[in-house]
Amino acid sequence: MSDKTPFYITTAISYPNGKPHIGHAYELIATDAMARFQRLDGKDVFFLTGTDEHGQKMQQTARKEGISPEELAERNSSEFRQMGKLLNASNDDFIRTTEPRHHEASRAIWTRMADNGDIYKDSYAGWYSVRDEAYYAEDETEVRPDGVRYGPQGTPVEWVEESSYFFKLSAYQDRLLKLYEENPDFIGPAERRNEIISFVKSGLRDLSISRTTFDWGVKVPNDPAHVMYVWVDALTNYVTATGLLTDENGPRAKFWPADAHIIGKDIIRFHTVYWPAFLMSAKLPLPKRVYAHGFVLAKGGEKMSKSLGNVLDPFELIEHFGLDAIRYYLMREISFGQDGFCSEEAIGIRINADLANGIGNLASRSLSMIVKNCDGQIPTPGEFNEVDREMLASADALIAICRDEMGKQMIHKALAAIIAVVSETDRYFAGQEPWALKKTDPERMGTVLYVTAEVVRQIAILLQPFVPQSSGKLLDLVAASADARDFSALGEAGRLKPGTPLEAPKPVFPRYVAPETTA
Ligand code: ME8
Repeated sequence: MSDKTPFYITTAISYPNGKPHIGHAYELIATDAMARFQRLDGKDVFFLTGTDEHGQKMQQTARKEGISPEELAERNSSEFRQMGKLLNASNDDFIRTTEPRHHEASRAIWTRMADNGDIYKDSYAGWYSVRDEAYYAEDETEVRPDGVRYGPQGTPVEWVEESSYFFKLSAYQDRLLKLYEENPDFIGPAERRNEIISFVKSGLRDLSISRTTFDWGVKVPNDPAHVMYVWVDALTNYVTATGLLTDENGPRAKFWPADAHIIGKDIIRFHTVYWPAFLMSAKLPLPKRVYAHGFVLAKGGEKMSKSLGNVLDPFELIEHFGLDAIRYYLMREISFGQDGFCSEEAIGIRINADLANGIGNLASRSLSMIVKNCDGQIPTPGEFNEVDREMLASADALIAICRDEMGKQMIHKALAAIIAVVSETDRYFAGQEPWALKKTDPERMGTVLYVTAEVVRQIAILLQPFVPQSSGKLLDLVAASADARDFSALGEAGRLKPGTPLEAPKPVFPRYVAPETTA
């Protein structure tokens, strides 16, 4: 058994009713950065992603395409898996809700809720959005000039009347409000928390949790005419993967409750109202935090849509810019929790400024000077002066800052702090003029180069969660051994060893030059 602290993090599971888009890539990259960060920080991490394959939306899309929902799920789920590989996502498992383990766990959670007296049979009559897979109260919908009735997320709703099981959500209103009050970190960011608190305060109605007008879902225990409402089974995926409901003593049971569910802002209600209520009813511990990121929007702030022709395809973007450039851009440019834009121009500007001209240039200038002027070895530094000590102290202080920011999902702030130290090092390097010291004071030159290379080493270690491949190459350049790349090698503990041979640095972050546009 590992004596490391367990850390369980998940993305939402995506509907495989189409191919993955940049929003899916964004969520996976961000969650991957958080998972990698915790692994490097010594935690025993379980990182889960997957596909949400049941429900009416899947069934309808399949029908339109003239295939079965199984086929649709199979085809697109494999696209999601492939995207994960392409993104270098380090997930430990990929769950599909059509798997037997998940059907079993969904029935188990249903049974626990029923045993607790929270499920009753009745009939549902009301509005439903297939696109959102959500029920809406009439006052949440509006008829627009086109004569169509829309729900609060701008998707069309249809009238549904059918026999249905209900979950006694109304009985959980006070317990949920108490949960939010006693655990201010349960929902982030703050604006989402406020939104949910006022939603719950406005009153909760019991929730229809089964459907009878189609059959693509998990069958309700002892009543096979009903399939579970897709969100009941979808949310359960997070527990399924730990095995807790089916094998209490299994190797992954220790990971529940999850440390963080990372999701988009459109599905916060499911995760912070329904999900904790289901878990309370099933007498299971609650996740520690649900954090909702914003939407990635195309240039000009439009929502991406196929009809507008502005869909940013993650596969194409990576082909064009390279993986780490895209990972970096999305994590650095968009405040995690807010909406943000993605355009080719903005990506080019950002990656050139921070990566090619920033850390890439700093590493190549300082390390090539070492190779040329210090016998190809890390120089032995002389005594550090005040400026050197300040420079090293700034690098050494980064881990505490990053730990704090990453603990709050402030990914962009962690990156900004790292890049601020790159800029500081640039100023240090320019101010110390090691090239001039070559003739006047070679020992001092060695000290300046040592300090700079040591900061580069630490920056490279800290950049690993965000740009794993490129930072690995940077660590190769400073000859960091494989066992000295996690966060325990930061600061004094892992200082560069004088005399370590270095090879001439190869460029790690190429400058992006926009292709000539052909008229
Ligand atoms: O909601 N920018 O699946 P999904 C950023 N199956 N994030 C975006 C986005 C965008 N443009 N578009 C979507 C579902 N997302 C359910 C989840 S979890 C138990 C079930 C995010 O494929 C979205 O907010 O519609 C969600 O977190 C994820 O992508 C999957 O969306």
